[in-house]
Amino acid sequence: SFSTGAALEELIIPPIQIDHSQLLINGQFVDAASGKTFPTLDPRTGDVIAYVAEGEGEDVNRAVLAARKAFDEGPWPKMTAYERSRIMLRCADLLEKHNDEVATLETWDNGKTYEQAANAEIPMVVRLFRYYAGWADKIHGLTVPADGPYHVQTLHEPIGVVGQIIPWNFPLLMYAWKVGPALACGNTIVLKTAEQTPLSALYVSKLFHEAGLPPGVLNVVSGFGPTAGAALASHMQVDKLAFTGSTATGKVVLGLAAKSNLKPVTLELGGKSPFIVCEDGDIDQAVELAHSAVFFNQGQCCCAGSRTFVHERVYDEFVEKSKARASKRVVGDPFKKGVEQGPQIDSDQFEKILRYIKSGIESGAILESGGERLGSRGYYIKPTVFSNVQDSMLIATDEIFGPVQSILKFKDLDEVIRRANATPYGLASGVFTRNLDTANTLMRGLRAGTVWINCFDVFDAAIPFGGYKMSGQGREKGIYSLSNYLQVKAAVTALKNPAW
Ligand code: TXE
Repeated sequence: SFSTGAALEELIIPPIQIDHSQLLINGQFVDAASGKTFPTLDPRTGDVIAYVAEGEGEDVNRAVLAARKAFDEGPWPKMTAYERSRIMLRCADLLEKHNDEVATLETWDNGKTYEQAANAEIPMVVRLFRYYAGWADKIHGLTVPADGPYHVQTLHEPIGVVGQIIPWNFPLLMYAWKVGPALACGNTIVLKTAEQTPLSALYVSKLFHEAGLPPGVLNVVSGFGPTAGAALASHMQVDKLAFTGSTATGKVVLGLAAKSNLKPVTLELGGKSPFIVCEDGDIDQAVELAHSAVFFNQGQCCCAGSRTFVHERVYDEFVEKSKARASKRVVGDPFKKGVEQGPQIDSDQFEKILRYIKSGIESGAILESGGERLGSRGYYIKPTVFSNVQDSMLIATDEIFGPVQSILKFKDLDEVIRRANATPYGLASGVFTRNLDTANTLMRGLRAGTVWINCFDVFDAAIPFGGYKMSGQGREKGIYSLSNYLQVKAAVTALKNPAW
């Protein structure tokens, strides 16, 4: 039984004003050059929250020139690393103080539960800024023992102006994964938010200026992909591009980067991650973990464990219990306490998910639970479980990006490794077993950027994240993200007295 009616009728209007809806360029809030705005919607109702300045090519150009000046003339890249670190720590402190307002904006604009935003995501953003503030003064080169009468050292320098394009599923977390390491390394930034969720990045970037970030270091342009996004990816004065989004758009931005100035690109793209339940573990725990692996964040996770492979010996019990768990999932107004699942982001995603559900039914999978929208207002979908899913069905091959679990049966490890890997994606994977040999075999056999063993969705700032195959290029978070935002200069000095 889904929680319906009441939650959807008594909508809570957050007690917060939208103060920042313009573009943030050179430390100032400004209108778009065209004067255009676009609405950002409340996914609970489809109502307009605010009209936001719509940046396009001219605005991106203005933002890039501001970032260029802030990079070329300083002070940011020329400041001592310790001072940069201190400013980043002050940003983290100020964000922590405003945790609840920011979480409110995030829930309002995105539809994720307030409890998740306030208790998990915004604190993770704070932690990530502190983590990268810690790196700022620990980035340094090497002394290299080259052959010949030379003193050789490497300098690890910032790349310059960084363009960053982010999606809507974790608006502020994706912002942090990109902005944190880029700032720590001394770069300046033009960030384009997703058109569905422009609000939190503007609010937080304003806070960061109050914390002492110099003007021009972090510019935020709201707008659409083919206009603002494409202008950023093609700009000749952008030195590096980082993108998170769909694999299709990833290919587009990589092409734009190649056609313009060959700026290096990191990509974090789609996935169809397997979650493998072996026969030896506690079945109730397995059900719970597999459930949250796919339903977390309304199923809108690039790493969602959206193919649940279950060993044949425990398959029937697992399906029964997963169906029961999904039916109990509390869906409703994301501002309400105890709600586990809010609405999908927008009508496009909502329709796309319903089409996949229909295709699952038509292709012969067994619909165990859900399968339709919830209520008649907003973008709510009932948690949906399919059993008897075959590898070739669209619900087993495509990224649905919604609350849809596809359960597949397997017999042995070699088979499940082969099937789990038979996808163009390779972002993440999950394994549930108590057997060390089984865990090790799967951990080494799965071709994915992350293997979570007896856990899922662990996103600490220090843990690298990224994709094999068409799930992406490069790694974010941890020490690995620093290399995305640095370049190496070899400095070779002839020695007058080689003996010393
Ligand atoms: O993604 P896009 P959309 C997947 C998920 C979802 C599907 C479509 O399956 O259903 O993608 O979502 C910007 N030049 N993911 O349409 O288009 C766009 O404005 C430059 C997976 O939202 O990839 C936004 O800021 N930029 C995913 C960003 O790209 C362009 C997260 C992402 O939008 C552009 C989101 C262009 N031509 C969706 N076109 C993940 N990996 O987490 C669009 N953009």
